[in-house]
Amino acid sequence: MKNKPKKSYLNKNKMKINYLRIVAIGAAIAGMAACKPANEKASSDSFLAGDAAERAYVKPGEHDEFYNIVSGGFNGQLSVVGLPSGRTLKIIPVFSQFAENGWGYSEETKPMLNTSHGFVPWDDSHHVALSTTNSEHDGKWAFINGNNTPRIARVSLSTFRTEEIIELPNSGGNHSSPFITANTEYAVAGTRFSVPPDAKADVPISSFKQNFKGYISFVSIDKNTGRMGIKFQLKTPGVSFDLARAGKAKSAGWFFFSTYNTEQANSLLEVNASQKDKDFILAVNWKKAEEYLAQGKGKKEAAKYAHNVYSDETHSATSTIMNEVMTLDPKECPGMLYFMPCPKSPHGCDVDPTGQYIVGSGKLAAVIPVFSFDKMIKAIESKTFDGDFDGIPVLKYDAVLHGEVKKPGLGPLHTEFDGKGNAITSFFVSSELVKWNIEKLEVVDRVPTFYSVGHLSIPGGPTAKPHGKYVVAYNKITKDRYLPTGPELAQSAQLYDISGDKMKLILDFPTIGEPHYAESIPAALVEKNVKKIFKLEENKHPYAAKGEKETKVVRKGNEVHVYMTAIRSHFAPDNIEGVKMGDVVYFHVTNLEQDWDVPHGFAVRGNLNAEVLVMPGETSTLKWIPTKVGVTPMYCTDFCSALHQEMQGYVRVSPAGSNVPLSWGLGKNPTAEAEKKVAKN
Ligand code: K7E
Ligand code: CUA
Repeated sequence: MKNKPKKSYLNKNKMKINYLRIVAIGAAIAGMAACKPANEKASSDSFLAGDAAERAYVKPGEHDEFYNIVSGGFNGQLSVVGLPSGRTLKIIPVFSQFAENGWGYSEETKPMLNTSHGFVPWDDSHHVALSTTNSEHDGKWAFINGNNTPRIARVSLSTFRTEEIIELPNSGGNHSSPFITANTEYAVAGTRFSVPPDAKADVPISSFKQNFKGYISFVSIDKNTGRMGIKFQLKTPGVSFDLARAGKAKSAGWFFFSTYNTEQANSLLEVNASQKDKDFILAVNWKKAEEYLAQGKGKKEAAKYAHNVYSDETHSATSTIMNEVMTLDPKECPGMLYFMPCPKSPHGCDVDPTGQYIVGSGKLAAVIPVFSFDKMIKAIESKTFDGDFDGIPVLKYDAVLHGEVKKPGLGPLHTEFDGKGNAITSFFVSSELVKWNIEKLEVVDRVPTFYSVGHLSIPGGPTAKPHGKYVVAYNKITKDRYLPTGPELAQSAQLYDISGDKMKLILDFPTIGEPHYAESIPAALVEKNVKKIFKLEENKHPYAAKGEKETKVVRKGNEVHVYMTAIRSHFAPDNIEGVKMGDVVYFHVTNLEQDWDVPHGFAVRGNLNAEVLVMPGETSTLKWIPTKVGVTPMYCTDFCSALHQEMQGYVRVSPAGSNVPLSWGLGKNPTAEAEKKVAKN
C-alpha cells in the first residue's frame, strides 16, 4: 500500500505503538512455540490449522483448484499463483519491461508501452479485476491499473499476455481503478490526485478548489474482443478517489467510490486531509450518465492519450495517439451523482454479493459503516439531503446507513465476502483479518496476519458468487517470518481456510513485488481455454518466414532485415556476412515449432537490448546495432532440446564502406556461396 494510513502526529505515535505491539505479538507467538514440544506447536496457535500442510498440499503432478492473479505493485507486473499450493506459475509483464521474455524490448511489444509522454517502461500496479458476466467470473480477461502514468491494461486469460493498454487523460494517479461493471460493460477508473484538466493545466497549485477536478473514466469493453475505448469521463469536484466497486443485481446500474481529501488540501495532506470527521462515498448512477450522453449532454475536450493494441495475428502491437475525450459535467446532469458521508478517510469501498450493502472502510475510523442500497434509493427519492458539496447532493448519513460494526479493529482497509452472509475485513494497523456478519453487524472471528495486511482476497469474493473456501491476506511487512535477505525483505501472502467457523492459517509464502489486490478464479473456468501454440498458417507478421525456404536477409539502406526461423536445434540462417558498422539489424525470428511448451530464445552478444523469447508459431523481432567490427555469436537462450547448446550462429560485421557482400546460409559457407554467385554473373 503506497498510501499508508494518513496520520496526524498523534496518530503517528499511535501507529508506532501499534506496530511495536504487532512485532511483540509476533515475538510472543514465536517464543511460545519455542517452549513447546514440536508436535504441540501447531495446536498452540489456535489460528494455525493442525493439518495445515495437508490442507495446502497439492500432490506433485496435480493442478491447483484456483488461479490466483496477483498485482505486483511497484514491479508493474502480474503474477499467477496456484491455490491452495501457493506455487508461482508465471509472471505476466504488463507496464514494465521484462527482460526474461523481451516484453517491451522486442520491436513488436515496444508500442505497448507508448504513452502521450513517450515510452514509459514502468508503472505501479495495484488492482486486478477479472471480467464477469452477471457479476460472476467468466474467465476471459484480467484488467489491471497503472497508477503512476494513468493506464488500464487488459490481459488475456487464454494467452496470459497483455493485449491492450489504454492511457487515461485528465488523471493524476490511477488508483481507484480498474473496477468493472456486472457484465464487463465498463472498466471504471477514478483519479487519486485531482488535477486541472489537461487542456487548461497551467494554473497555480493554490487554485486547487477552483481549477482541480476529480475525473472518473468509463472505459467501455467490447463483449467479444475485449477492445477498450474511453466512452466518457465524469468531471467531478476535486477530491481524491481511492477505491471503488460496481453495484450488483438491483444496484448494478450504480457505481460506488470512496473519497478522501474532501478538505481539498494541496499541501501536507497527512494533516490537512484528515480534518473532517467524514469524507464521502460517491454513488454514480452510470445508467443515467449513459442517458445524458445519448441526449447529447457530453462535451468533447482536447486530451492526448495513447491506445495500444496487441494482435495475436500479426504478433505485433500498434499505438495510436487519441486527441479528445467526451466529458459529462454533473452540474448539467442532475440525479447522476450523490455523496454519502463516510467516516473517516475511507480506503476500501466494497459491495456485498447481493448488491444490497456497501461497506466503507475508514482508515482513521473506529467503526465500519455499512450502507444500504434500498435506503439510499429512498433517501434520494425523499430528498433526504444534508446540503450539497460543490453542487452534488449529500445524503443524510443516518438515512443511508444500514449500521456500523463497532470496535472491529484498527485501520480497516479492504473487505471481501464469503458468500455465507459474512464479510472479512483487513486491518492494517492491528494486523488482522476480522470476519463479521453483514446483517447483524457482529464480529464473529478474527485471526492475526504477519504483518500489516493490505488487501485480502477470497476466490470470487468481489462477485455475486464467492467460493468461500479460502481467504488470502497480502502483507506489507514480513520482518522475522522468512530467512533474511538484506535490507529488503519479501512481502507475503498468507492463506487461510475459511470453510469452517474459525479462520485457520494453512500457508505462508513470499510474493513477487508488492502485492496489492488479487483475484482468484476456479481453474475450471480458465484451464480449458488456455492457448497452447500459435498456428503457423495464421501468422500474419509482415516479416514472418513460415519455413526455412522463406528465410532471407534483405538490405534496405542501412537497415538489414533477417527473416530467420528457429526449430530444434538450429536457426536458419545461422551464418550471416555483409553487415557493416552503421547498420541497424532486425532479426525477425519465427518459431516453426507447433508443439506446446517449445519456445526458442534469441540473443546477440553485446546487444544493447534484452533477448526475445518466441512462442511456437510466433514471430518476434530483436533489434541490434553492431558496436564492434568482428564476428558476433548469437544463440538460443531457452534449453529447448538435448542439442540446445548447438543452437547458435555467427554474424560477421565489417567496417562501414566494406565491400563484403550480404550473404547468409545454413550448413554451408555463406561467403563462398556469395562468391560463386558473383562469379556466375
Ligand atoms: Cu489498499 Cu493501492 Cu488497493 Cu494496496 S491499496 S493495500
Ligand atoms: Cu532453441 Cu534452445
